[in-house]
Amino acid sequence: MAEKDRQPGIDDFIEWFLDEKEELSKPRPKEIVLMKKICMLGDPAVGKTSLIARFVYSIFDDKYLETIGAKVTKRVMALTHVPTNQNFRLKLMIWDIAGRRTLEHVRSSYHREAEGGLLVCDVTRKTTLENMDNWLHSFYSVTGTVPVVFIANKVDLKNDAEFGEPELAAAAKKFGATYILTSAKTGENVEGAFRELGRRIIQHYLNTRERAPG
Ligand SMILES: Nc1nc2c(ncn2[C@@H]2O[C@H](COP(=O)(O)OP(=O)(O)OP(=O)(O)O)[C@@H](O)[C@H]2O)c(=O)[nH]1
Ligand SMILES: [Mg+2]
Repeated sequence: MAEKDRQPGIDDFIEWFLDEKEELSKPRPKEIVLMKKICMLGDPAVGKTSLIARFVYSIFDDKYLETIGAKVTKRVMALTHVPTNQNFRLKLMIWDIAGRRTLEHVRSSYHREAEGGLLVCDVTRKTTLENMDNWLHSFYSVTGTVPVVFIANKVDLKNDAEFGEPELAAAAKKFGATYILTSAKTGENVEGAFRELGRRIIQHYLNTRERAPG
């Protein structure tokens, strides 16, 4: 993540993920509990399912099993907004959506009520980066502008890369989004990608609450 591309305020958080036992523990004092739906978006075989498998279960499989429809996984994040000392518990409902572009109307129904997105492309295929625009436009047409993070996955395959950080940065910049390069295989930056989105969702929550009347 290039520091210069970060938005002010986004670094004002301390955050970590809870294990199953901690999830059942009592909330911290004055903790605001939020449940947010987020969507994994991007072309077939870019690694959406693999990123979730790494993030939630710490596993990786070389075999490709295409996702059919959508599957939902949960993980809980704890955050403290340092300037205000406000605690949050953020339940992320992670929707893993098939990359194959059939049944467009069914797909847009999966986007409904999402409040964040991880847009994933594959560094070994430039077309998957070029298609991020389409993915984001169809997502935003359902959700409106919500926090998103651009992910270029499979950075372990350096020798086969068709693009790198500059191209990813340019794609993200068009939408005012941040970006991160990951590998579901080695685990590099996988948790960081979800952290970044979690921080942005809370920042968005704080911003919209400030603007709300009363
Ligand atoms: N080398 C490498 N391979 C990866 C990485 N992430 C995923 N893969 C492989 O890429 C293939 C596709 O991964 P998936 O996670 O199933 O891709 P997907 O985006 O969920 O695909 P759809 O469900 O069809 O949309 C699998 O063979 C994975 O093992 C990575 O970071 N590095
Ligand atoms: Mg999948």
